[in-house]
Parts: sequence; C-alpha cells; structure tokens
Amino acid sequence: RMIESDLRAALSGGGGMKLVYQPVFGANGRTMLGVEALIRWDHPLHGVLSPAHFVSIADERGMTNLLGDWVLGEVVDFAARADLPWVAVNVSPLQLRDTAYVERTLGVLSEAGVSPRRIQMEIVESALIENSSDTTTVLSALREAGIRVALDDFGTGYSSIGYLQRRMVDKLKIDRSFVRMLGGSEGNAIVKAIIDLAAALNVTVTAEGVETEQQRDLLLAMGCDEMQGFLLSPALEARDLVRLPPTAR
Ligand code: G
Ligand code: G
Ligand code: MN
Ligand code: NA
Repeated sequence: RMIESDLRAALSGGGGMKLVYQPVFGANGRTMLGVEALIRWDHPLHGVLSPAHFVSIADERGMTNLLGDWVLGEVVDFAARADLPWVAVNVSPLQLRDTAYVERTLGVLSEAGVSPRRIQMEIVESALIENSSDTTTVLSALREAGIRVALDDFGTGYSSIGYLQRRMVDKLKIDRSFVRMLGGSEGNAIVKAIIDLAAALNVTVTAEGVETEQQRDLLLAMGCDEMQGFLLSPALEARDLVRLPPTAR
C-alpha cells in the first residue's frame, strides 16, 4: 500500500510528521504541570491524518519501533529545550514487549541530558492485560530509572485492579467518555469512584477531555489531581509552548 511506504518515508526523515503538545493542568485548572505529546501526520495528498489510523498501520507493518523511536527523539529534544516539569508520550503496547527498549530509551535521554523523571509514558490497559513477562520487566525497569507510567483511557479496557495494587503504574487518566457523563448521577458516581480508587492506591489521577466549566468544578470538588481538555487548552505547536515565559503558566 502507498500509505505504508509514505509512512516509512515520513518516519525516516522525509518530513510531514510532527508532534503537538496538549497542556495538562493542576486541579485548579490554572497551573500548567506538563504536556502530552500527540503525533500528527500532514500527508501531501490526504491532508492531516489521525494517529488513530496510522499508528495501527505502523504496528501491523513492523514499523512500531520506527514510529516510537521517532516520537521519543522528538519528545526528548523538546523536553531539553522546554522549561516544563514533564512531557508525556503515548507508547504502543508492542514497544513494551521489546526488552531492548529500556536501554535505547535511557540512552536517548542521557545523550540529551534529560532526566527520566521529566518523562511520562502513557500506556493503554491492554498492554498490561496481556501481562507478558517482558512487558512487566520493561515497565519496572523504566520506572526504576525514574520514568513515570500512566494508564491511558482508564475504564475503557478490561480494567484490572491487580496491576494498581501491584504498584505497576503511577497515574490513571480517566477516559473522556466518563468525563462527558459528569453532571448526571451515574457519571458522577463513576468518576468519583475512580478518583477515590486512585487516592486509596496513592496514584495520581488525571481527567481527560474536560470541555465545560461544570465538569471542571465537579472534578475539583471530587479531588481530581490533574485536568486536560479543550476548556483549558488544545494541543499546541512546540514553538508556542517553548516561547511562553514561566509567568504565563
Ligand atoms: O491526538 P489524537 O486524539 O488524534 O490521538 C488519537 C489516539 O492516538 C490517542 O489514543 C493517542 O493516545 C494516540 N497517539 C497520539 N500520539 C501518539 C504517539 O505518538 N504514539 C502512539 N503510539 N499513539 C499516539
Ligand atoms: O487517548 P489519548 O488520551 O492519548 O487521546 C488524546 C486525544 O484526545 C488527542 O487527540 C486530543 O486531540 C484529544 N482531546 C484532547 N482534549 C480533548 C477534549 O477536551 N475533547 C475531546 N473530544 N478530545 C480531546
Ligand atoms: Mn494519551
Ligand atoms: Na486517553
């Protein structure tokens, strides 16, 4: 397929690929704590393509590491220039099955002089459910080095309390489908339960897809630690974030 060779070319330095960064805020919705990197592909013929489409193509066609390493290189380069506490990066479950990933990642970080403590990795629940011993090894090595791990889209996969109890992750990101239900009694109960679970297990909790002031106020009242969404900020170009003076944050 054309798209496959185009993708390989773009990830091999051919251009068109970029990252944008969505700010994540503290509970008050005002203090920027960090950013989440999101990949975008501006294809010469098809326009801007969603990662939801081409990340799976990369995984199916053996380009997981090509994509993952391109993203990591960009993120680390950005983290080295940006005066921000941390940068979160989305990682494919396949990347975590490769034990060489740890050494490669820590090598890129040390070469750029970026502390692992400034990098967070967002993984989906299925990455843990597969529960291969390699995934467990990779995750614990990354976390031992100081990289923090967040469970993305929490609640939409086959949620297991087991890996929370076994202290395999540092953060839960409440999926935006639940945040959208806030204001209704069921939505409030679900979101409150996740926030209380996170507190009981001593992990940070972030709400994704915060779009209204009502959602923000409810999340604050429920004790949510962090918020992200169009109400607070869309994803921004790196140059716009790097330019922000610390006082504007
Ligand atoms: O940015 P957007 O909402 O279109 O992202 C859609 C999906 O693509 C999200 O689930 C997000 O986690 C994923 N995604 C975004 N950037 C990356 C990336 O750099 N690597 C991987 N593996 N997934 C990404
Ligand atoms: O699965 P993940 O959380 O990585 O997906 C991130 C995606 O969510 C990004 O593509 C981003 O554009 C999108 N997003 C960020 N904020 C909002 C929001 O407030 N509402 C909606 N619908 N999508 C959002
Ligand atoms: Mn994410
Ligand atoms: Na998510």
